[in-house]
Amino acid sequence: MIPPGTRVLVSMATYNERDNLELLIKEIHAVAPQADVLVTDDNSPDGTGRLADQLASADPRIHVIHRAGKLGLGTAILAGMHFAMEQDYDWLINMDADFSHHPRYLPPLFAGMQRHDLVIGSRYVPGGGTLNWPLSRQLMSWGINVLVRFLMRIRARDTSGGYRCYSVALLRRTDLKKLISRGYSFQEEVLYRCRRAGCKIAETPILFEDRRAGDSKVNLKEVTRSLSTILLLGLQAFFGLD
Ligand SMILES: Nc1nc2c(ncn2[C@@H]2O[C@H](COP(=O)(O)OP(=O)(O)OP(=O)(O)O)[C@@H](O)[C@H]2O)c(=O)[nH]1
Ligand SMILES: [Mg+2]
Repeated sequence: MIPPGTRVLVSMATYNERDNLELLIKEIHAVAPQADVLVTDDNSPDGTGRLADQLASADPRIHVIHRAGKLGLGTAILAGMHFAMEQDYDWLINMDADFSHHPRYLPPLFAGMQRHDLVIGSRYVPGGGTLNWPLSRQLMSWGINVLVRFLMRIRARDTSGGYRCYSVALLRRTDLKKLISRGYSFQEEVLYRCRRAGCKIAETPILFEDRRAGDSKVNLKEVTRSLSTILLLGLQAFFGLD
C-alpha cells in the first residue's frame, strides 16, 4: 500500500475537535501505522490543543502546531504543507478532523499515488457521495464545482473537498506564495496552483458523512468570503491574469 521507505504525514486542522481527535488518530494508525500525524490547532477553547499535546507526548508519530487563535482552515492546511516540506515527507494527506473524512479511505488514496501526484477523495465520482446533506448544500457544492471546473480549467469532479493526498515533490514546485485564501476557498485555489505546476490528478470515491461530534465551523460570513474569493480567482484564471 505505502511503498517501503515512503514517509507519510497525515495533517489535520482542528478547531474544537476534542471529542473526535483521539479516536480519529487511533483509526488512522490502525490503517497506516507507519504514518505520522500533524495536528494544527488554533487555540481551541475546548482544549483540543492540550489533548493533542498529551497524545504527542505518548506517541512520537504525533506532532502538534499551536497557533494563537482562529486563523482559518486554509492557512492551517498551508502550515501543514510547509511542515511536510521542511521535514522531508514524501506524501501529505490532508483531512478534516471530524470523521467526515473517514480513515477507511486512506488505502485507496495511497494506491492512487503510485501513478499520480495528487489524489482527491471525491464525492463526485461513481461510488462517492454525501450523506444527509440538505438540498441547498448539495446545490451549492454542485454550483461551485461547475464554476471552478470551467473557470480554472480543472478536470477533477470534486474541487472543493479537503480529503487529499499530495506528493510533497508537487508541493515544492507549486507556487504556494501566490495563495490568498485564508478559509475554505483554499481547496479550489491550491488545486488551481497545483494544476499550474503541472500535476497528474486522480480521484477515488469517498462517502462524506456528517461530523461525529462537535459543531460545524462554517458560517454565513465564511461562505460569502469563500464564494467571492473563488469567483475572483476563477475570473483571473479564466482571463489569464495571474
Ligand atoms: N486550525 C483550524 N482548523 C479549522 C478552522 N476552521 C475549521 N477548521 C477545521 O477544519 C475541518 C473542517 O471544518 P468543518 O467545520 O468540519 O467544516 P465542514 O466539514 O466543511 O462542515 P461540516 O460538514 O458542517 O462539519 C475541521 O477539522 C475543523 O476543526 C480554523 O480556523 N482553524
Ligand atoms: Mg466537517
